[in-house]
Amino acid sequence: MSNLEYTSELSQCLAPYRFCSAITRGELEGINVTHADFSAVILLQGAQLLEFTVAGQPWIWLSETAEYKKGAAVRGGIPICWPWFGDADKNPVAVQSMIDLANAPAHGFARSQDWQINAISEHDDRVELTFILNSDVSQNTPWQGDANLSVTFTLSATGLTLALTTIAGSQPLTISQALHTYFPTEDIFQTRVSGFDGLSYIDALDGWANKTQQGDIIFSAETDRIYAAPAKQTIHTPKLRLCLACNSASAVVWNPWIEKSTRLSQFADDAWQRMLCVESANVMDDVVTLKAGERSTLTLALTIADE
Ligand code: TA6
Repeated sequence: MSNLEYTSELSQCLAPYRFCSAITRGELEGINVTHADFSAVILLQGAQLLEFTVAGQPWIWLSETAEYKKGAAVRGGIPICWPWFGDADKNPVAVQSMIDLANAPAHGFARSQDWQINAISEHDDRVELTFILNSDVSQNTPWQGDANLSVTFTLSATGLTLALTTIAGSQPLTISQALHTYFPTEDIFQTRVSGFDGLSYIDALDGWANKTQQGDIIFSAETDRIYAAPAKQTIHTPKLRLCLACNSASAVVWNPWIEKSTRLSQFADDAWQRMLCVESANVMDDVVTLKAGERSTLTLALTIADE
């Protein structure tokens, strides 16, 4: 993979590449990947993948009312929630102990910081892009930890993989994290997620009660659950059946439904009918603890499901 000589001029950076070009959306810069068989858009802010299509079929949902502003995650795509997931004060103490809780934004700060494109490797059938977030960014955040973060996307006509690697600095650390993936559906009422039958989950909408999943996950009300996750999950929508493979043991399933949709930023009142989130995570009992210098990688792989 060739290391890029990062320059502030993204288009200059990308000039040597066949499939990658610089784009601007509102206040944000990003990389447009255009291959005959697949396409993607990835912002420098948050290294946030916004779009991924195969043969013109979107595999990822992006809000119709998305806003592209500095310092605020765009609604949709795959926001990277790091070095904590959700509300900081809902995390295990080991995660909380590194955070100034009074000033902690939901889902950490990685998704709202500027990352750098570090390497691009193009092949006839796939494109790999690596972005990095240097540890000095955490100096201006409510996090006392010290780590380097990188994410590598591998895009092809067979699917998308994402590998998020945390390398601890001079101090040990405990983090929670999630790849907050938004999926499209033509009809939430004809949508289900399989693979979780019999597994336990925490219901964030029912006093964080522990429950057990019966059968496939279907949607008939606001849904916000933290699951003990299987390695392989399948998302069934009217037009698409995707296999989501992940190397962690927890996942979050979310749909805001009717009432919360009216209170969400960058979200049409009826958008709950056209999306769902299945988030590959390390949360609650599945948080990541690293010794100084140790590394850990959270991976997800999206492919067409074969059943
Ligand atoms: O992943 C589910 C969740 O934690 C929900 O509770 C909701 O807050 C969602 O994330 C979106 O959060 P955001 O900060 O991106 O609006």
